[in-house]
Amino acid sequence: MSKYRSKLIALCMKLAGVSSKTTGLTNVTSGFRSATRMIKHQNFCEVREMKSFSATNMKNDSPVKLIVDVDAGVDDAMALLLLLSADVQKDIEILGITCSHGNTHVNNVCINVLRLLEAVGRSDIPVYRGAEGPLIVCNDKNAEKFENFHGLDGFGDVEFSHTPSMKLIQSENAVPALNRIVSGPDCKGKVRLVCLAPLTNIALTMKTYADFSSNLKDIYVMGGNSTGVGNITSSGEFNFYSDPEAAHIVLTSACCPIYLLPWETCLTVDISMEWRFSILGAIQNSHMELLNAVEKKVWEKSSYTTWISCDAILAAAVLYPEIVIKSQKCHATVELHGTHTRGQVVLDHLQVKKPNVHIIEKVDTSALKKILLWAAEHAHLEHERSKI
Ligand SMILES: [Ca+2]
Repeated sequence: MSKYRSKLIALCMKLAGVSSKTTGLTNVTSGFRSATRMIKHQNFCEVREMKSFSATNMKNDSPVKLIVDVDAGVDDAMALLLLLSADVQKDIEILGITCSHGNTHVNNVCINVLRLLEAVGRSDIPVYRGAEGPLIVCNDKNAEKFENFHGLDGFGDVEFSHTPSMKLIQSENAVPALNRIVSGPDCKGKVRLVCLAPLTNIALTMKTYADFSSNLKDIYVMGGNSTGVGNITSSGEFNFYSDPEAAHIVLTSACCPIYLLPWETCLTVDISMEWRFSILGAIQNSHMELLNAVEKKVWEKSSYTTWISCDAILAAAVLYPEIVIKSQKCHATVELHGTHTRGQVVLDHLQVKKPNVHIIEKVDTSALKKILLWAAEHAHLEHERSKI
């Protein structure tokens, strides 16, 4: 038993005053074990224990298997940090990371992922290169405009002392790799897919391998919107706008549950820049050094006054469904032809069609901060243990 696990003092969600009953995601929370996890941070002078990530198979107590699709991207990096922390604790098992175009070219995404894995000492996790571009290319400069938000290289164009070799990327492409892993005898029905990028890799896999989505446990997606608010056009959110056809395929064709974190929900998460850089950023280790450097470069040139890390919010919801305090089931599709609304999620407000997504509508900010602090400190523990 790790020294970082000890007797249960209090469940984090009790501290936050929420319970899974309020989330509507009971099918996610059922079957979760009650292990413990410590949150400790010098700036808070507090030690609290959290209900552990609970997506665990009650029968054999084995961790839930995850594949993460990314376009890293600074918020992808923070999300990966959360997931890697849970992997270290054996609460989840990351089977692979697939890379997509999005915030930057897919080759930069691969390098950024390798850089983060190196910082946390987890270069053993296989990384796969995926799609270079969307299913259909439109001559539109909007995507290019937002691409540059994370810098040309997706990591703030920070100058690093060295660049990880692309030889570390698996020779197998992300699309066949996704299907191979998910259809493996020990993985069928057990793999959770966490999507933090345009959905090109996922749509291509679904169209190439008919059984792919039915072999998944479920899909968590950061992308789209729920009330038509966009961040790249008036009504288009970046991930969905970057490949609307792919988003349409995934939402309308997947044969497993989908949990969707839309842009508007991310806007309700109130975390100040000061907290990000003075509290979270005060934690000193190799991975926070990396994330502090790239995030400072990205945010200092933006006009945002709150820290919005969409992918990290989704990762926290994957690990701790209890932080979702409001959600709804409904039918969602994606507008493909609108003059002004291409890429917008269209909800069936008439409730005529069968629900196909769980929309995450509200997340507990206080609990999210605790999870971020915990992850920032603990992502590297396995690495340290391995050196003993
Ligand atoms: Ca992303």
